[in-house]
Amino acid sequence: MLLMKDIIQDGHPTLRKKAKLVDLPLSKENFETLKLMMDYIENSQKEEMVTQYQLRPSVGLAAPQINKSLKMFCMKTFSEDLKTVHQYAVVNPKIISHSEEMTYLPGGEGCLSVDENTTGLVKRPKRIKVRANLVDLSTGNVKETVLKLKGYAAIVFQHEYDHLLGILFTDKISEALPDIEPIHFVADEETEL
Ligand code: UDB
Ligand code: ZN
Repeated sequence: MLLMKDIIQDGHPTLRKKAKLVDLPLSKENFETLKLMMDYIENSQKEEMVTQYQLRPSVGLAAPQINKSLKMFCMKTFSEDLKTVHQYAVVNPKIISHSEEMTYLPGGEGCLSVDENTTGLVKRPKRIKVRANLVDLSTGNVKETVLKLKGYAAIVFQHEYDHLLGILFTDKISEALPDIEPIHFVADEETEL
């Protein structure tokens, strides 16, 4: 399994490289890597595993972060209303269009590859349209798909996509975003968290 020690940190040259296209059909090795990445995310969302292995609770992980300069990543998150799971193993993605309207995470972004005390506000398109090969990690089937994502799922996708371009969120931090509506989690209202 992957642990925090397997995730490279800002300053490592691989994080600044443009990742290479992944060959299709998917090699056994790349398929195994995707499964390890998704396992890391799922483990990091289980309290016992977080305590036992000192994981940072995570919603996405891109191959360059484990020192593999390949255009692939995994993500697993909920929509803001908690109604939809967005779980994808993504290969060779391309953002084909995006909204003019921008948004941001009100608590700021962080990154598994950046010191955990570093966060910052990052402005991103609110909606994106993506073409990608999605991998079914239980069967190995790969399907070219057009995905439309909005809000939080779109932010996570764009953060991981940036890793494939050698971009870190710290490159995009804004001091203040007074004219932009942040992402709004339903749980915020109900629990005043
Ligand atoms: C994360 N986690 O995984 F809303 F249960 C961040 C870290 C850097 C803090 C670990 C995160 O946002 N967790 C989270 C958020 C919730 C609910 C919950 C857990 N990433 C992924 C990353 O670094 N990928 O490269 C950073 C996110 C910031 C914006 C999108 C991805
Ligand atoms: Zn990151």
